[in-house]
Amino acid sequence: MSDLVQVSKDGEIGILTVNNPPVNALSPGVPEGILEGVEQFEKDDSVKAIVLIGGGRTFIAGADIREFGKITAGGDQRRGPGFNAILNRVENASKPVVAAIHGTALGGGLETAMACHYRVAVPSAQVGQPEVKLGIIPGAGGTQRLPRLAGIQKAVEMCAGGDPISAGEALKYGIVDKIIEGDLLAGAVSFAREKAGSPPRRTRDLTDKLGTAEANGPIFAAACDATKKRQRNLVAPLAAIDAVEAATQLPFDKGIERERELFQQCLFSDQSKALIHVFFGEREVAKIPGISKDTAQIPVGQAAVVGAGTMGGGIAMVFANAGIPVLLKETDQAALDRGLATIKKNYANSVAKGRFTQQQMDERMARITPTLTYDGFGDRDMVIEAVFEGMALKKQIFGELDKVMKPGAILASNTSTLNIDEIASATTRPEMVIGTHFFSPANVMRLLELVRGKATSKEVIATCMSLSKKLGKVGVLVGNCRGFVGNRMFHPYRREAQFLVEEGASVEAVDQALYHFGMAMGPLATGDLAGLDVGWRIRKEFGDARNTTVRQPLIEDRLCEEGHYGQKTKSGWYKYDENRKPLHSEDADRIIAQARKDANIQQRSISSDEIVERIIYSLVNEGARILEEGIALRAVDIDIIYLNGYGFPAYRGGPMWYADTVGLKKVCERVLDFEKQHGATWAPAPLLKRLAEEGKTFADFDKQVAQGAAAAEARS
Ligand code: 3H9
Repeated sequence: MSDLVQVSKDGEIGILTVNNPPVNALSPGVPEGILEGVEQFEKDDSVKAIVLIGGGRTFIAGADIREFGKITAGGDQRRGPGFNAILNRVENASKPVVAAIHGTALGGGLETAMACHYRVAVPSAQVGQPEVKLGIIPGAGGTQRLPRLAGIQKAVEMCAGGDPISAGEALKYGIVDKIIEGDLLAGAVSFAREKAGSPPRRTRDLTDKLGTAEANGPIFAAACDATKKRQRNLVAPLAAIDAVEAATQLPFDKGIERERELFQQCLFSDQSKALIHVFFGEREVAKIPGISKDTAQIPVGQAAVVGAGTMGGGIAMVFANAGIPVLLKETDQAALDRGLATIKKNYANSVAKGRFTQQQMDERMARITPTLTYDGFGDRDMVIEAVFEGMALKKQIFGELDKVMKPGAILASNTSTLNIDEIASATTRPEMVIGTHFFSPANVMRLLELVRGKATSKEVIATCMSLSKKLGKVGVLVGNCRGFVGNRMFHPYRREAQFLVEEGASVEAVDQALYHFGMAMGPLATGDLAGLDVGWRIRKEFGDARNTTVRQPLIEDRLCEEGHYGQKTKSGWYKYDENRKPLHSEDADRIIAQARKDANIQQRSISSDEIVERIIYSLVNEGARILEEGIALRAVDIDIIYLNGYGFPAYRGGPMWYADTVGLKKVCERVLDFEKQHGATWAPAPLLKRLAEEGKTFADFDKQVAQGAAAAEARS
């Protein structure tokens, strides 16, 4: 018997315990072990029913995603009877099999549970078919068994949406038969005793929830419409709806065949490869060379935020949401009141939308203590400064914090562009200083760039990495340079969008091309949303690089000079109606035409392909520089930043992964073309050039980094 599934008995109940840490994924040997155990208990006359349970922290979290790359179009050749056949065999067992669920039963895990005859779960358990988040659909009967248990509406929602549901909801929909309070195994064994001797109830035989064609038609149509809006350009959710529809039209085995066909189409798609890259990427970014589980961490039980503006208020909400009490400081009462009123309004909106209850809102508000002084800061484990983006002010505040914060407290700055080492120089403890760059709105956006200064200690980094997870964020460690990773790359991205308009593309054509590529929003509309005046003021303050020979965008400064700051003034690249709907702007037309004339730029017709190449490859080229300079640890770190902070479509895997899929040789050739046409800003990054010449990818670069880190660890 495989070690991955252990066999034991409690009287006349056979127990199979899956033991494949950390999440009991269905790696080779696990399904086979389950089958072997079921067959062994079938032969054992003393056994009357069987319980299948997960060892460790969870039931089965699904197929082993790392194995997907080994599946070929001909099927999963390595695996004897195949997973579907194994589940059929479990379902056909002569003795009742009860799945006992704690933690999560996801994907193939839920499919395994549904092939059992009954399911019991602890109240905290969750079940789901999250495959669409990996660009695939359930491939082991999920789309056929779930509608038989839960009905069409719920099955479509779960298979096409991918979000898990609680054990309580699963009970309501018939996915789970009983909630077990207290010890799960004892409860499951006693439930199995009740079923012992009765004929197994096979999910495949249940048909009363499959509905009628008349009732189901509108459900499928509405699901397709909603999917096209909410999961724009994604293939798998529509395939999942097709597969559930097959359950209503075909006998069970034929439905399984149809599901398999659709599963394979999705699995071999670029979207699935990209989304699987993202799944592992989100976990990879947590791995920092030189920092391990043993690195000491600083307990953050209480925090403080300086500045109650949009960012500071949002950050205070993030801490309050995670159950961490936070002091929120402003310099004058009016600003503090405004900040608190915004927080209250945001929370009230969430209550109105049903995201949480009034009581939860009250609890969260109670965790935020407004203040005009540093009183109480001395007890706090961490402070985040979120004031106006100016070095002098930041240094002044860090000098003050250095005096009031206790030894060992983390001093963080929410700066989005400034030099963290210079900020740290205002303190006597630069090792405790780190950049925590939240994205706006801070309580919504998942990205948290953690900026490592020269002196930042490993303990501070390790603490902030795990704190990110606690705060519901994806923390990505970056190095110190102007704009760090995200904003540094965003600069050429938005610059190219403006150049394209100067050269003849319309504002709408630029934004539409990027929207169709999959970006949440076009780059010019994004500028209007963020406020064109922000960059304008910084350029005026710092002089930027206006006097160099490098081409600089012309239009945004002129828009700002005339007061067109974007959405906040209802006019920028677009003009906006009272509902903030963007409309074509004649003012922008006039300014654009004048800028073209002044710079003597001949207008030309520009294809949407060129628009996408110019804008996306500008990201890739800067990303390659950032990588080579070590500002980002890996290409995948850049991808995760762009997916979570800048609206890059997850199904394209991030800018660096996308470049790999295009081919770095082709990307580099286009960059060289652009250099010829547009000058020095397009000089190819040396790393891009080298990888292209060697026929390699950014993923190869990451592999080398991982090997180097492993070798360094082995030496230490
Ligand atoms: C599927 O089932 C298809 C079927 O229809 C069958 C078709 C034939 N495989 O997230 P964590 C690793 S598709 C391989 O940090 P948590 C993960 O990479 C699958 N590895 O823990 C990490 O490794 P490392 C459907 C996996 O407690 C470690 O486990 N299922 C898998 O925060 C810990 O993970 C899903 O999509 C896997 N399936 O969250 C569920 N899952 O330490 C995917 C995890 O080296 N998993 N790992 O970085 C999850 O959503 C979360 O991992 C879970 C635990 C909620 C379970």
